Amino acid sequence: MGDDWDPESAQRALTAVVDGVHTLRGDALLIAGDVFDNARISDAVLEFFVSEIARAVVPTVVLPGNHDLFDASSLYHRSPFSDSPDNLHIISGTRGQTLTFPELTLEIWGRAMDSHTPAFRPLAGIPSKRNGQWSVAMAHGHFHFLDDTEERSSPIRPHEIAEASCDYIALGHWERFEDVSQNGVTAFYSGSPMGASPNRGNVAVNVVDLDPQASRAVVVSQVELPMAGASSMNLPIAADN
Ligand SMILES: [Mn+2]
Repeated sequence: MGDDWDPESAQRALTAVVDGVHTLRGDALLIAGDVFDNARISDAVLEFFVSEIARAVVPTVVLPGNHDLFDASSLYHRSPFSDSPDNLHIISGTRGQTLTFPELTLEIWGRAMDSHTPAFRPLAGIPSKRNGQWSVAMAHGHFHFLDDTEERSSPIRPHEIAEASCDYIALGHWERFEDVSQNGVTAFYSGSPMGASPNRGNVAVNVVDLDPQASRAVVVSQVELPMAGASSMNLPIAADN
């Protein structure tokens, strides 16, 4: 949100995601970083975001990413967040932080990014012990496939996912949907809502079902949701530039 390219569509995309929480009867909403484009965006954008999250009602966890770092000049320190709704939880621990939601028997761990460098490891410090609850991690960074030897900022290595002691890892940073599960640990990029949907006028989100009764306890599916007011008239079309 708050980019120069198409800020209005980004707002409608957020509205579609929040509507989707209700239509899909979600228990929690996880936003895995870069929901905001940069630290200079206006308070009006932040106020819109906060009001939409209030409308979501369910616990909503926001992990800062490289576009919305949790550093000294972070937008998360600004006034729209000082009186934010009870259901909005911003991960602020730059060495890792666990949030607990007893009503959902759910724990969510994440590490807020304070600098986007090769030294920042999004999954470093993840707890090694579980607490008898659903355990979800959030991480914002670049997954290194085995043949990817480039040094990147905020790297996530396959073995870090394979060794993680949790039911699900919600990943952010990539625009696209991607399954990077390792050794039985389920980990997906959702992609950005607009970037991950193949259909103009829709957004795409990952729906994660945690069900102890099911044959597979963790089931992830990509679901498309309509953006209100979307039409080919007001969606960006490839233009001269
Ligand atoms: Mn990013």
